[in-house]
Amino acid sequence: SNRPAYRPFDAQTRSFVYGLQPRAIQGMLDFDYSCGRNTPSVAAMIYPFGGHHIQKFYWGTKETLLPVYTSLEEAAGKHPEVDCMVNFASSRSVYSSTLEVLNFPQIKSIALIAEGVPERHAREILHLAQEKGVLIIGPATVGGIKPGCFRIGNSGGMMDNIIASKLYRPGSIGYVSKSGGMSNELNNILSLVTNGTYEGIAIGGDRYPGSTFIDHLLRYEADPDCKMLVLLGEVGGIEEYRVIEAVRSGKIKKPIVAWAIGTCAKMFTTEVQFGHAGSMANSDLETADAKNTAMKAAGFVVPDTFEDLPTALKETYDALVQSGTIVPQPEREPPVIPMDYKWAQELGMIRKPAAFISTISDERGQELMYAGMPISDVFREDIGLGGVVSLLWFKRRLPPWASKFIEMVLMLTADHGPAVSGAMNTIVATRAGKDLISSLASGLLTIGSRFGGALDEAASMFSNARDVGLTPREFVNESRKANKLISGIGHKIKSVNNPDQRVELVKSYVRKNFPSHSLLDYALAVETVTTAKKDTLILNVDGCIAVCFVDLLRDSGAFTREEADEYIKIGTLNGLFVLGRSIGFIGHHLDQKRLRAPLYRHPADDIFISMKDVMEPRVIAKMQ
Ligand code: Q5B
Repeated sequence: SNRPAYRPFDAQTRSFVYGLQPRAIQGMLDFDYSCGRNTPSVAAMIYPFGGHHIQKFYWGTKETLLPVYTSLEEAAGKHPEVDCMVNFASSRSVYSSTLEVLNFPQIKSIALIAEGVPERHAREILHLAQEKGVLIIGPATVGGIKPGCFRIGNSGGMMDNIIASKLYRPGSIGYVSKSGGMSNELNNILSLVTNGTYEGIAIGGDRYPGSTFIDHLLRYEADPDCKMLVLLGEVGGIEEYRVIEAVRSGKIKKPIVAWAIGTCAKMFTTEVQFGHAGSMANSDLETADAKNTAMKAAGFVVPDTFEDLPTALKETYDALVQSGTIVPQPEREPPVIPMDYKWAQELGMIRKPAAFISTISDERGQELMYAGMPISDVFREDIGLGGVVSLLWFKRRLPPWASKFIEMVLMLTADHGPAVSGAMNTIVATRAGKDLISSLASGLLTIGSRFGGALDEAASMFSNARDVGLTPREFVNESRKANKLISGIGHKIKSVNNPDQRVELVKSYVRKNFPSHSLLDYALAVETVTTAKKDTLILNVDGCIAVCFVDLLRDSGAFTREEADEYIKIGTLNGLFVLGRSIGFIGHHLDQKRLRAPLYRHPADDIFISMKDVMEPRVIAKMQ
């Protein structure tokens, strides 16, 4: 790049981010967008695991894609314009990854975010970087920010903070501090009492930072666009004295406002280790008070207390405006940064119509709820499978006799041998090598008006006939006239002489436990008519369950008449057979698997094949 050494970051700076840090990258891109940059400051991510891929980010209101490379070599080759690396590697891997970065001469600055980097590693990195002329910021820092140009990682805080501190456009003051948190405070103060930050670097709180106060202040001194310097030092270390030396020797001529934090240390009887690894005075020289006194003596503007810092900054700044050194630029409208949907929602600032409505269960709270009932109560009250079905299908508790009935239905529809359509299909699918879900689905897909799925239609046919006042005989005759089979009547093998024990069990339970069973009685009267014609035309298991369920819906007291009719209309009752028979289909699938049953092919002699009605090719040829 053709940037001068004193200006490592400008509005064209492009960087790599080492590590998967989508939130930090989105923060960098939002900052770029607010500055009016044309291109995102992040060119790519580098992450050695999980393969080469792309990730999606917002660029303003639109979306943009950033590549993730598994190696720096590939990234560097693809993006020769990149000269900065923001390294989010952990304290364990920051050393090796940074040494690798230093092998790529295109990278001129590296920010190390990790905390807890061993001091030996930090010093080795620093040594090598100095040899190669690479600027290191960190470790243990958010990095820094160049308003209007470039933001390292999370520096500057959230976007509302960035906008409030006017970091989307450059000011005239360059500062250096140790802490990222105090940088935010400085950005804020500077935006209130001056024309704002020109560049701010947080060098990090470790004892051996990759670059120190003096490195950055000398850059600011050399940079003609930076008019005033701020040093926010702190107790511990002697780096402030190097700045004092530079001021004394005339290397730094620009006005410099300074404060060393930690003056309260003297209130403690022993030496205090503050939040940073390096913030402890090892000698009198290292105390904040000694530093403040020395800086003042060297000609720095040093306030009496931290609270007076804004005034000191304002006075120094005003003097520079007065002398014409700083010419404040007209403010531009603060950019509108689209707020993240989730964040806006959390703040209660937006509303959006939900695409789905759901009213039966909720897993978002501390405990899973079935229709308002916590799952622990489901067990405490031992509501059983029938109770769970009542909650999830009907959104209410049913009387015990009713939930027991549901359980009874599930138990007696669970299976009816391997020969029925659904079990056959399951078995054939299993033997074709299909998995449990496919085999089960294959069986379930046979459930319909003839096999197992006659409940809903049986419920509506019988109840309609009874409701309009047809006698059982009239109902049978009307159905025949309309050429309509009565759903719930007839069975392939069960008959008057070979009664279906399941139907007998249902009838006896219902007679004993239901408050009323008028539709069952009506259906049995219909059965008397149909079986008089043919003894297989019995009230079958589908029909019997269906009419009893209508009795339950209408007379249990748990449903209004409208609700009872609606449940039949929306196809609830077939669900009972589907749920029950799934148990059997799964059983058949497992059975075939256990038996290692081979692929099934139906014997050809069991299929009558005829192509008599197919048009002969000769005839077709003549037609053409
Ligand atoms: N006829 C079930 O047919 C079956 C008549 C009828 C008036 C009727 C048939 C039917 C309605 C659907 C229904 C559920 C196909 C059945 C189930 C679960 C299962 C299964 C298992 C399990 C049986 C002979 C003569 C003809 C027909 C007349 C027949 N049904 N008239 N209303 N409903 N029923 N399905 O035996 O004069 O001779 O021409 O569709 O309720 O699926 O175990 O197998 O647990 O898995 O082949 O129990 O009834 O009798 O068709 O030869 O008819 O009776 O018009 O009269 P079939 P077809 P005609 S339970």
